[in-house]
Amino acid sequence: MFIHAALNEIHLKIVYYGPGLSGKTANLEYVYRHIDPSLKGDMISLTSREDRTIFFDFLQLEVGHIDGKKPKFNLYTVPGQIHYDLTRKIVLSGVDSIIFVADSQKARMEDNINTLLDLEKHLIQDGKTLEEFPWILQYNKRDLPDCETLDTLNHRLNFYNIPFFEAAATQGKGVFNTLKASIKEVVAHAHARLGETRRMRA
Ligand SMILES: Nc1nc2c(ncn2[C@@H]2O[C@H](COP(=O)(O)OP(=O)(O)OP(=O)(O)O)[C@@H](O)[C@H]2O)c(=O)[nH]1
Ligand SMILES: [Mg+2]
Repeated sequence: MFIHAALNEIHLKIVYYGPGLSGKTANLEYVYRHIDPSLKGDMISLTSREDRTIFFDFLQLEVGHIDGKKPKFNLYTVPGQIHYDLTRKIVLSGVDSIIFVADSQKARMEDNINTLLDLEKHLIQDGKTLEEFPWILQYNKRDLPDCETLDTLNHRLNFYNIPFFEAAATQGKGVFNTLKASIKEVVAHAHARLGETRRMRA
């Protein structure tokens, strides 16, 4: 969270995290194409020739008010491919909330688990834990055959019983439900932290 007092803005960072090809960029592209133009900035994507994310995707949304300030939600995706470990660490810095985009296909379960461990490693290095940090789960690619059941996905990935959403991001299914839940969560945390700051000053 970053407060720009002169502009009366509050910046909140939401990061889409998950294994390569799970659909993080597809989520952001759908949001960019379908949200009211007055609420969004340009989408910036740094991709390889094969359309894989090599640094991040970025999209800024302006929705509602927090404490009389204009909130700017800065949405980022990380590159999921294993060798972009340092890039994921950089993109994660200053994150307020995470959307973990898991690939529902049975063959991708190990990749989901390994990426969740990778996320936990980065959080721990930054003095945070998966247990306490605000994050939600999206089970993407539900339109494909050979998906794990929700029970299995929850059993393997949702050990803290956090909110989870089914999605088919290329068709837009579940994309806005997931984003709204993350925004709600990040706003609740921002309110709590602004309240704490006021109490410390009093
Ligand atoms: N059938 C189906 N395909 C999807 C879905 N979401 C994404 N895809 C496809 O999966 C491929 C990878 O999607 P991306 O959004 O680029 O994946 P990513 O998670 O950003 O991948 P990295 O940038 O490499 O980490 C693309 O061909 C998408 O069209 C989905 O819900 N269903
Ligand atoms: Mg991507």
